[in-house]
Amino acid sequence: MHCSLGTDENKANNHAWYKATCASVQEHVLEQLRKTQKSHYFNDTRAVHYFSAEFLMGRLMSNNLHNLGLFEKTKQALLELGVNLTDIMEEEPDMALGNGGLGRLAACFIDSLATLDFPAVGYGLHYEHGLFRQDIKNGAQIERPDSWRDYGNPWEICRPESIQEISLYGYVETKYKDNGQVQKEWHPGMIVKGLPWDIPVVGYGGKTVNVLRLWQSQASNYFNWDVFNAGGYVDAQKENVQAETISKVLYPNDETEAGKQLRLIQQYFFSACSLKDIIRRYKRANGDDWKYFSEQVVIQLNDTHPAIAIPELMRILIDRAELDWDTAWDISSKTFAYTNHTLLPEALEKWPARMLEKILPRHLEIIYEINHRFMEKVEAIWPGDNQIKQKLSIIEEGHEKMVRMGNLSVIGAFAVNGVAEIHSALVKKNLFPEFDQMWPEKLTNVTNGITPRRWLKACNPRLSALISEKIGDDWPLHLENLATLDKYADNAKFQKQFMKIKHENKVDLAKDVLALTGITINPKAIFDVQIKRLHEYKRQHLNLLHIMALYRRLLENPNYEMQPRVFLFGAKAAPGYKLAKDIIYAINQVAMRVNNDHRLKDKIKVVFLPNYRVSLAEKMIPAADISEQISTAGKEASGTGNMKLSLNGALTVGTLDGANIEIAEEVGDENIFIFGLTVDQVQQLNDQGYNPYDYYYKNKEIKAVLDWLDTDYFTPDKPGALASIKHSLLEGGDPYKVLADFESYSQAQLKADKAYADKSLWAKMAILNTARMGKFTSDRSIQDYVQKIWKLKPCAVE
Ligand code: 26Q
Repeated sequence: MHCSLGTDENKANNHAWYKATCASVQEHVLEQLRKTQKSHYFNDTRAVHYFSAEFLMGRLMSNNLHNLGLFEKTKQALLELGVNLTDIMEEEPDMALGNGGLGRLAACFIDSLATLDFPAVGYGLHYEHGLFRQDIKNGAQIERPDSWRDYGNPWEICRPESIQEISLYGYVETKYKDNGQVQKEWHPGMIVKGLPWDIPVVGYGGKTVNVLRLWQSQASNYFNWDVFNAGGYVDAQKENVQAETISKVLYPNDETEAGKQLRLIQQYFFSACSLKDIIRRYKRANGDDWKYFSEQVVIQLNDTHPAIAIPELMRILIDRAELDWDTAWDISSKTFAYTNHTLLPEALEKWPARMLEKILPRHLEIIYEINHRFMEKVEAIWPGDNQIKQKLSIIEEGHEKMVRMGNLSVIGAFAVNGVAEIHSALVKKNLFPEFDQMWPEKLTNVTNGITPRRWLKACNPRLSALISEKIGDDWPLHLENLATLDKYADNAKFQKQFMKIKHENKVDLAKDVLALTGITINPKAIFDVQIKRLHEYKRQHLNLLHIMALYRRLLENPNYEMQPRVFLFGAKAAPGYKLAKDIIYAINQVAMRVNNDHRLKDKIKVVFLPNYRVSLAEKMIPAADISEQISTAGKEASGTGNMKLSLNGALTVGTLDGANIEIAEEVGDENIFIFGLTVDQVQQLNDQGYNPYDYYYKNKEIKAVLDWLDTDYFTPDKPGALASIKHSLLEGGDPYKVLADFESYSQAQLKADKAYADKSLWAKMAILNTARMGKFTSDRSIQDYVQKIWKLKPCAVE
């Protein structure tokens, strides 16, 4: 506090204490960072480079303290100074540089990589504004900018010595060398600087500290500056603004964002900066010999967002290093691996060829050449089959030519993986069947995971202490050891202890809920939690329709028997996604009515917690009894919130989709509430022609709640304000089969309700959920990647 902040403990507020605590923790972090870098350098290790447009890190203080083994010590030290660690941790803003699952997965993976002593660098964008802050005004979502660095980020280190420059726009000149060979030269129209910020990533145990390197864009002074005379001084600032816009803001659309130029420039900017950084490091060790590049470097593409790195590496190898095409392709295609996170057709990235031509003219040429050579391969396997060629081509012909980044990634990578067994099977069967036929070894599965350090040890200290007391304290590193808890599942004393902790966590959350919303909830009620981005395929509206059905049952029959239940939601909608925003509005309007209807005697409460983010998840997950994982089968690639909730002793109400299937396999069918259509049944229903009206007319409850939406009951001043939901489910064709699954969902909920009434049964089921989540540690995911794809060796750090 004295040396870094220049302030005094008498004057210090919580924020100053937070900053001072960071500064002293950071000393330990940087010591290990230096040792790690030395060790990696001297051992000349192969490393993985995780390219991701998003890293959803959340807060770092608690995590770093736990991973360094300094949490209790720090808590004590601060206590002696009259300061409460929990309070000052609340001062830290979330690093919300991601939308949801994909970004949080990247954060869990770099935690596990450091924990397992694997040489790894995370590469991404240093957004000035992360995912928007969500306010709720009169029930509706309002977006406000997120300014996570307003008071500085004490964890990050600026590295101006490693600035990179990248090119954009301009044209390509074709030259002929003396030996008659063609040489291409890209004359860029703009140069942008990339300034790297390093965030240390502390492994559990505090030995390996890797880095997350995030690029900030800046105007390049010599290029845009010197050419202007004194009179151009003011105009030159405009170019600066354009350059600095690149890393300004995270696109808040997960799953889709149609053809925005700036988004493409963001993708190229961080991919190109990162590649240059990797090549600089490689050359320092190996000089100009490219022979060992793919032995030393593996690059994992987190979805297709950084796929432009493939033609970028080809460009460097061919135009700069002057390698021939085959040599360059051999290196490139042994360097990249690609993870697919979605099957939704609208979410598969495509860029207009015209846009690429303007922004990255040389890259478009290279993509055409990659495609040309690939088409020859296809012709050899399927002679004369133009349909297959059309399907596999990187270029989609149409009134506007498009570049398909998924096809480019599969063709340019040596490994492609899906993120859960079912998802990977569908990637092979439906998305890329011909590619699977061509390269039967290339497509594979790596089931997602979560770090148990953040998602149990740090966020649920009570349960962590109980577990450690029973089975020892090495479970954060060996999560499979939780299985030892199995034998306590029937133990009445342990059940009491386990459920007492759940209750205490619920009491804590109830206080937060009151402070955040003014709503009082009963910690004895079932806490039923659905937390995830708002999407039709995730079906928050199925949950809502069921809540409305319960409401009706209670109004019709005041003696209707059910366990009191609090339905908690957390979800952000993409700002341009109208129906998603309507669903948020509907949840809030239903909440308003239900929570103030005294006839219900508090049997149901509905709470929408604003601004769902990592730090809020850390409070909600330990307090959850029920985990809602209710996507239409075949739509959720994996899910990872499902794993976090189950690990913390919540029981899943879920469909046979994504990782739910593997969770069910682990916990056993008797410890999960599975409902709904399977992937095959959804397919069948589509084939035979799905008609949502069948369900509307057949099921009185469905009809009643849908019609209810179209009254003024929940929107007294605005009749019909919730009708868009009804319309999407009827005239809209109900693309996500909400009505088809309603009855089965309602029955699963009834089963959950009955199970909760039996305290001992519920406790047993909850314990077995925690005990059987070992598979879903991200350490296991990382070991799978290492064995199947990355082929890394751990490198010990002193
Ligand atoms: C694309 C183009 C333009 C702008 C934005 C985007 C964009 C951004 C984010 C597209 C997709 C995303 C994020 C996707 C995502 O989070 N997918 C989730 O990934 C998780 C980790 O594998 C899975 O568990 C989830 O099932 C999957 O939905």
